[in-house]
Amino acid sequence: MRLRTAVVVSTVGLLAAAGTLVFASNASAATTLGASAAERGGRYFGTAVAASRLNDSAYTTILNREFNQVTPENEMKIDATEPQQGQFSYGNADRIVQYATSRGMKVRGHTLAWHSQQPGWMQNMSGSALRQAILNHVTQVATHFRGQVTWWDVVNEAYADGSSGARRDSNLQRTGNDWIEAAFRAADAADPNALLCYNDYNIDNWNDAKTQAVYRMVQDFKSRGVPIDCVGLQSHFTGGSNYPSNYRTTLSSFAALGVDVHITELDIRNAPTSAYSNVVNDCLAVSRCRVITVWGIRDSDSWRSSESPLLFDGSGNKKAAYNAVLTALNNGSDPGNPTTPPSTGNPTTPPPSGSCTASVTPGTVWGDRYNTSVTVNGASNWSVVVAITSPQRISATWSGSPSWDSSGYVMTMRSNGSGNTFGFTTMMNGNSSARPQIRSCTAS
Ligand code: G2I
Repeated sequence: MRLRTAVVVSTVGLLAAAGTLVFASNASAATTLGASAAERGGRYFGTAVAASRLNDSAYTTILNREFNQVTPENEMKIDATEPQQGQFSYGNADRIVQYATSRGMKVRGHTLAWHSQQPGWMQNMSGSALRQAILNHVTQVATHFRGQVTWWDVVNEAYADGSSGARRDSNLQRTGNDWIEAAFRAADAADPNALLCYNDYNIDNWNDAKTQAVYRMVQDFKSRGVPIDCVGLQSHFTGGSNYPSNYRTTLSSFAALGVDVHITELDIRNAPTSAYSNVVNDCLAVSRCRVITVWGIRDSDSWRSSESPLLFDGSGNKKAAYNAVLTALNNGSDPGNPTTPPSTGNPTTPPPSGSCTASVTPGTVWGDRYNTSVTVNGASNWSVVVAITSPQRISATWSGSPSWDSSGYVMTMRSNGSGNTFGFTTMMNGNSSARPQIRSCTAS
């Protein structure tokens, strides 16, 4: 990192001496969580989002700036999406999906099957009627969001706490021990390209019976061809468990089974900087740790707001934990392995579109505008989402096919056969300091 900084500085010096101005922003020091995660091998840094807050501009300012992935906090749960049997309700979930995808953010669906937050009609069901109802639910919801949801939490929290290593007792569990794999198969049939995850809490400590039990389930699924692609560790620390020193072992052990690992609901009581940066460092050390999602933006948005567990305070200010996370992300050296598409776990399903990386090279700066070029690695057919900051505007592009979201500040650039580098000119419009951010790079 030091070496790279030195190279940038000396390049600027040389070019300045030759009469050309180049802005000295160092591409290795991203200034937002999502941009930095994207630079670490195409990872994602996301947040839970509540539809009710999308008209709070203090909230959306942070959301738009910092994150490249969202998880609807409550809007895709069973009680929200199927409040009456056979009557589906997608309004709030669709709002979040539309909000996110139009800005180039990826969506994690949460959650198709869960013992909790069931609508009244489902709570009262059992046996084969419940089995049929939950599989229909999985099929309908995954079909509705097909192509819009990158990862699904297919099954949430199916294991018991404590030392038993047993399944959690629930109406779903009582339909038969195979209910989890039946749900994964139904989701795979409905949306073959979505990455299908098992998600749980208290599976962070490698020595815990619950962690071991989930590990054995994933191992069994992989050995029998049950379509599972990822494991989500909720990681609600000190909401029952502390950050464990063997967390990295847990992440790498799951990854060694051939699944991606995601940190899906991260929050830590009182937001200690050390635990937050340890979590980031552990994820970056495991190339299949692809996503870190915090469970809310500001402390006031948190399900446990009295514990101030998040990265922004109630006024939207960055906390010390934010700086620790960004620094850990920026210092991470592991670029991951973006050229290997994630496994679908299902040999009959073609691999989903994978990730690539996109790196920014600052170009010439004039008084009113500047050029940027972007080089893509890991794919020949790609699309790269670039966000600029208002009131700046992109006025010209080259070597790609651009399209724009409704705001005009987010450009999706697709390869057009002219190579792996594209470029664009941005008008400053009075803001001479902001620079474009890479939101995502997708291979297709
Ligand atoms: O409980 C924390 C999380 C554990 N893992 C699964 C997650 O889905 C879960 O999220 C929380 C949400 O953060 C809460 O917002 O899940 C809770 C229960 O589904 C959510 O709480 C619900 C309340 O129970 C409702 O009374 C309330 O109307 O939030 C709703 C919206 O504020």
